[in-house]
Amino acid sequence: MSRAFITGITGQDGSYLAEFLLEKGYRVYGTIRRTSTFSGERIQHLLKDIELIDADLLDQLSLVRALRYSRADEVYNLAAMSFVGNSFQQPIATAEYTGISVTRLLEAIQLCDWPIRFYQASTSEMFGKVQTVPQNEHTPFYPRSPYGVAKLYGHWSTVNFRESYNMFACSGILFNHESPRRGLEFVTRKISNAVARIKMGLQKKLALGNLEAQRDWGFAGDYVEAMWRILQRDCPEDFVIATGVTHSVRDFVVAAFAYVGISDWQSYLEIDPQLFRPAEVDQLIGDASKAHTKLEWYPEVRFEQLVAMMVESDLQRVSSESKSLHSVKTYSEARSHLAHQHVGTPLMSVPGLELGIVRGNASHKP
Ligand code: NDP
Ligand code: GDR
Repeated sequence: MSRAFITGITGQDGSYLAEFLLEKGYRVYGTIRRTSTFSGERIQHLLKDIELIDADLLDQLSLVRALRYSRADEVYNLAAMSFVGNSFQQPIATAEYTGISVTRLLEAIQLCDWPIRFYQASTSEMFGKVQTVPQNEHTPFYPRSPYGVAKLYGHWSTVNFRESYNMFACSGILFNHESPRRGLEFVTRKISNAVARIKMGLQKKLALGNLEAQRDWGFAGDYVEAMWRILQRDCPEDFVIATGVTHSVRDFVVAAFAYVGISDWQSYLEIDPQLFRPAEVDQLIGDASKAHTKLEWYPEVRFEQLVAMMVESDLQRVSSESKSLHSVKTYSEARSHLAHQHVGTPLMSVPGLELGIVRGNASHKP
């Protein structure tokens, strides 16, 4: 049985990748960092099938220990400070988490005495102020944020370890991919959540920044399959993964409101200058021809389906939260319900989650 090790398993992509690999018959290990509340709501349904190992990207020995425990064949490095907006406020922390930690993990892999295939979560943000349209594996990089700069370091570290030490190390240069599991601070989920709440009468306005930015948005579930395919080849290479179609933030807003039958979306929108970034990536559109040819990978979910999937999911969640709140009577009951149901606030208790180096319910011990 193949073994996979995922950093960032609690994130959007980590949760989809873990599901995908479990279906393929992998034994799945994931790193989790110590926080005062468990941030595992995206993987709660998987806890009996995976093993979680305490490790932090800043603590190299914790990575070495975790790798040795897992004896993984494939390592997917998804953990990062992934929010571009925040990287302008915390450029140094972003450099550590998102950039230098890639080298920490690559060095930890070198200390392992068995062959490991390594996947690095690179990003279209490295293209930034784009030098060609569309962008492919030959497009020169020009990052526009501390996040993009840090990811570029991680990308070149991956290439450098491959070329210096003959490691099977690959970068997937993934364009934006979204889902109902997307963090609430990213623009697509911010919109789908707000539209659902506005439709349910729970929110009056949606505040956004730059509506003209254009992104090549795909579905995260499609993209994790590309990660796996990249590691199944005979030789390590980097790949652009994208849909090849771009839309503006405004397009997403219009489509999301249209899904709930609201046509006068302008009445609900506010433009907040504070949400504009110091430097913007104006337009991204990927050319994934290499992935089509060599990986036989194609995205399945189109933009309109993605918007519908996200708004529908938020409608259902908001509706069930709202119903259960109406059914509770006292202040303390209401607080207790909120604690258990508010998305993004993982205050739930997790059965079977014990403290210690290894957490989770999977029965296997290597
Ligand atoms: P998320 O923000 O949803 O998940 C990030 C993950 O990283 C979380 O599991 C988080 O853990 C973990 N993490 C953050 N800091 C640390 C740390 N110090 N130690 C250990 N773990 C840490 O990101 P996505 O799932 O959307 O993205 C996955 C990767 O792909 C990221 O590297 C991102 O930059 C990259 N990427 C994403 C794209 C996208 O469109 N989604 C496109 C291209 C690249 P915790 O739950 O504890 O916060
Ligand atoms: P991005 O995603 O920066 O592309 O990074 P995000 O959804 O944050 O922004 C997309 C575009 O929308 C504009 N925008 C807003 N963005 C946010 N978050 N909030 C707003 O209110 C808002 N208004 C307008 C932004 O300016 C931007 O142009 C994502 C992350 O997942 C990265 O980790 C990943 O590498 C890239 O996608 C590819």
